[in-house]
Amino acid sequence: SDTVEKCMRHITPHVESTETKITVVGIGAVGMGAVSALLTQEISKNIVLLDMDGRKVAGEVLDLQHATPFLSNSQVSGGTDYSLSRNSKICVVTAGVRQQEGESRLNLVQRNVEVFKKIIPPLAENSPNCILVIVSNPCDILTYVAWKLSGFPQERVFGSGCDLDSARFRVLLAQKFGIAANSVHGNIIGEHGDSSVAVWSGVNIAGLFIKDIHPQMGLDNDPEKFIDVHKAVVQGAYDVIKLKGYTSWAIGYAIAHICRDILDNVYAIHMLSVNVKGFYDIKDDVFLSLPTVLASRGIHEIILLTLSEEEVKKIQESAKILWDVQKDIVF
Ligand code: 6V0
Repeated sequence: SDTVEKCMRHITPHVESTETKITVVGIGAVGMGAVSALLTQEISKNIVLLDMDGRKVAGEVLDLQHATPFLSNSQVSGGTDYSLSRNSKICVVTAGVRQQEGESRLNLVQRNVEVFKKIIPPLAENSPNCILVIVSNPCDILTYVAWKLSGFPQERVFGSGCDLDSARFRVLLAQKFGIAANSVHGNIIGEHGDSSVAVWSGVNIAGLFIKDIHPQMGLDNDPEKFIDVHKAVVQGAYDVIKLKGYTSWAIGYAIAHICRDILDNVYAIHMLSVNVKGFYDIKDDVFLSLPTVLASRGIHEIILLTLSEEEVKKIQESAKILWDVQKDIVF
């Protein structure tokens, strides 16, 4: 406008900041939980919200733009047009049909494959070098679907997988021991879902392995019933959905944590859903969670966990369950 012209003389053109640009597709409970965590923790200076629901996404963008002064001037934009996502460093996919009360994650598959066909190709086209983080359920299978549809190398397509399950595991163990959750080390691997595996052999506090003190931990005949902790992890999502209708905060923070460690290139370990073909004698292209080292180019390394025979068997069973579903997917 005239007044603006009178106030200032342009010296350089406006350029978009893409160093920390993150696109979140699907701005439901999970997507907005992630966006909120990304903004308040100042992980991204440039967030794009995409959704098929144009009105809702416009409303969310406007509302967040009104918060800009409180959020260190991070830019928020969005809409239904995938060109807005151009040159994103990370694209997080949380779009999809939500798990209904009591519905297993695997039931959601084909419905969400159809959704992914509309999402992944335009994301890959607009940000050919981005890292795709898949959150929509069933997370492991949809990560495989996204890997196929994107044509990206496997280090740049992974699922948030058991990062959330492992957080729940640590929280519940921490409550049992009365210490801080991030002082308990313990991982859930395998399927993000009903067949996940608790790695009891690795549970430790300050390097004190609980299994050495209490060898029955995790077994059915354990009088202290540690196995109930894993049951509660698996049940966790169902419980929250039953109570409030959806899950949002824990998964939102988990997504933000993954994004931060990618952008900061800190080689941190996360339980992410990665292609496990060749691990533990698995012969199919299935994605399951293993401890991975995450860096700016995506998955840097996969940790070769020493697992018990029983744990390996469970991982192989998860792989079989997933492959049985995956082989019938219609692309
Ligand atoms: P929601 O609140 O229904 O939001 C889904 C959003 O996706 C809506 O805004 C839709 O408009 C949008 N959407 C649907 N189809 C498309 C499309 N084709 N293009 C663009 N946007 C679309 O669901 P909620 O946010 O609760 O859950 C999202 C997904 O995350 C579900 O699949 C959940 O099961 C999954 N979760 C995964 C978790 C994990 O740990 N991996 C944890 C929690 C939920």
